[in-house]
Amino acid sequence: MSFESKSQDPASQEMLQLAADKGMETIWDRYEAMQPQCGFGSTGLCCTNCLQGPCRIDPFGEGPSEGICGVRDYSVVARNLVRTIVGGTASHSDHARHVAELLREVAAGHIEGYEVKDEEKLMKVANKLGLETEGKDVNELTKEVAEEAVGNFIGYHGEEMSFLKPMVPEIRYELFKECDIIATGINDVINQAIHRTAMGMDADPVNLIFGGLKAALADFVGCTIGTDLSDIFFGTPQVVESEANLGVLDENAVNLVVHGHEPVLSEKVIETARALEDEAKEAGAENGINVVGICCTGNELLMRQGAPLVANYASQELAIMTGAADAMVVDIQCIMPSLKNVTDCFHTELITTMPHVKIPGARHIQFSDTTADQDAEEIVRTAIDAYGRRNPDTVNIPDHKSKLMAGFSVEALMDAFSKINEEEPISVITDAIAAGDIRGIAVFAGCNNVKTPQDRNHVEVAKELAKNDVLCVATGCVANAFGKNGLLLPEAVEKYAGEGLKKFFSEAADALGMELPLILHMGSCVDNSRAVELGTAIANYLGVDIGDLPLVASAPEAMHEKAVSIGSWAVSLGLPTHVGVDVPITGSSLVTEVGTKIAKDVLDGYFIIEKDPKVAAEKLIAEIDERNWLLEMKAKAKEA
Ligand code: NFS
Repeated sequence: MSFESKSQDPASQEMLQLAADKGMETIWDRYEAMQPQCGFGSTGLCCTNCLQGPCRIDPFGEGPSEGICGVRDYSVVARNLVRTIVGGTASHSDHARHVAELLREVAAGHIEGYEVKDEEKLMKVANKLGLETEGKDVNELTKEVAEEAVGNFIGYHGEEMSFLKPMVPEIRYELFKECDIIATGINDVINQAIHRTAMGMDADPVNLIFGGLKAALADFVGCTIGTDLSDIFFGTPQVVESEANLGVLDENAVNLVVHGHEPVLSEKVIETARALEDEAKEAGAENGINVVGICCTGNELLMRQGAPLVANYASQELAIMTGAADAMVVDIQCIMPSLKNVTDCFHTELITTMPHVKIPGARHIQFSDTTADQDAEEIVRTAIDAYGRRNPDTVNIPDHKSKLMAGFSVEALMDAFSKINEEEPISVITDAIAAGDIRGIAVFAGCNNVKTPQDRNHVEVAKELAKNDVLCVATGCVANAFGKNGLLLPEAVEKYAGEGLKKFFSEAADALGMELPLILHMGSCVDNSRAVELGTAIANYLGVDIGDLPLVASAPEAMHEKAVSIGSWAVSLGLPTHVGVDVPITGSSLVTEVGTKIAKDVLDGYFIIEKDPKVAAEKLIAEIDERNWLLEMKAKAKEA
């Protein structure tokens, strides 16, 4: 049987064969069983927001054209979209709030076991927020930064969120103001958006969409806080080397898989695993403990600790089917409940850790900030115990893994580029753009979506863009896909880059004494804030708006509500944003027009919904070229 229609990844294909042979069910089987999927839901035309429903509006005009309350198609679609964006905002922000509150408690001396590892980043964030730093010690500053971050949730200043303004060029911030899309606080906007989409509330689709953008910008703030504060706690990423794919599992080690998004948990787990290596060896695991990651927790640990990536979203079940995962420790987000069914067939311990994420039948080890060290010890020892129950006959680790480079925080990049231009490291990029070596920059974000073969769209869009001299940066599960495909390596430059991009990389390598990979891995999904920091630095250096830059975004396999949220703030920031799967807005031509066309007139950014990866790349390149031309014209007009 060929599994190419399910996954482009050879390791996944191998495991899918095994699953088929053994009659084990995967996400792909459940997707097939779900066909045909509901047309009303797929187009955004199903309203379940009151108990008179569900109401379905007939897009062909043969059935009802209004819901029971009289709501029209455009309001239903817009309301559903806003709720999707808010789901993303709540997810990223709840994650960020945990880190912010922990930072505050640590600074207050209420919690031990965590400390500020990166004082330089603390100072950078304090300066960014305009806090007075003179004469203050680390603890005082930590307190202030943490208070400021927590304040962005509750809007306690009664002002705009302080983490937003310094992240974008002034002119963009003014545009946000004009459009009235700056919330007073993250919690405020979640509250308001759920309210405005309730029965009998906002029915104006344009007003609703702007309400959604307000929530999306709050999501961006949540992402920024998540990144900044995690860096302060655990260190700003520096360039690291590691590996990706199922082949990183080690037959002779306790394989402890961390899955989810919280570095607060996974950093403790890896620290404890390193401390308990000897216990694992005593239990017979020659190579000790092998901590590997799935989804964004994997990216967080890769960036800061060099831990290998074992799987991205779609292959999380397959990691267990190798029979070599002794424990899978999950925290928040992107965790399939089906993991329990798979672990039932193996010795693998599925451990949930968060009070608001439990799975029936899974072992729950509550992870609390106040008892983090003990909790992590219990988790690691549970994995070591499980290793003793591993059945060697059921171990099938696919022989597929690829080396990779990661850790490209803006700080790491600027450190490197300062060897070329100490005063203005950002000019290394802007000069290459001006010379035409770099035609534009693409930010890749997002997931796997079972509606498209795993990783295929990611890889095809990226290869096409690289061939056309577009510099690519990536976060989240798409970065993992690139890792598996060898695109996070310098060798990929020779293979896939166009002539201009090759020139840029080879000149950089000569000057830096270090080769850079074709695609720069910037971290987890909250770390899309790093890409914005880079974009804003470029825009400010050139004295233009971020929406003027030849900068685009692409989420070829978007799946989660978080991806919709990120896409929406990318559009608000002025980026043409490609989505490679259908988005449930097509039930309203008005909402579709606003999102895919009219948004460009107002915000410069807009959605490009395109399933064909080649065509998607062409559209992104056309947009990049248009922007380059406009920039050139503006520069000429300035000279004249
Ligand atoms: Ni992003 Fe990360 Fe992956 Fe998608 Fe899920 S892990 S926060 S949502 S599936 S990229």
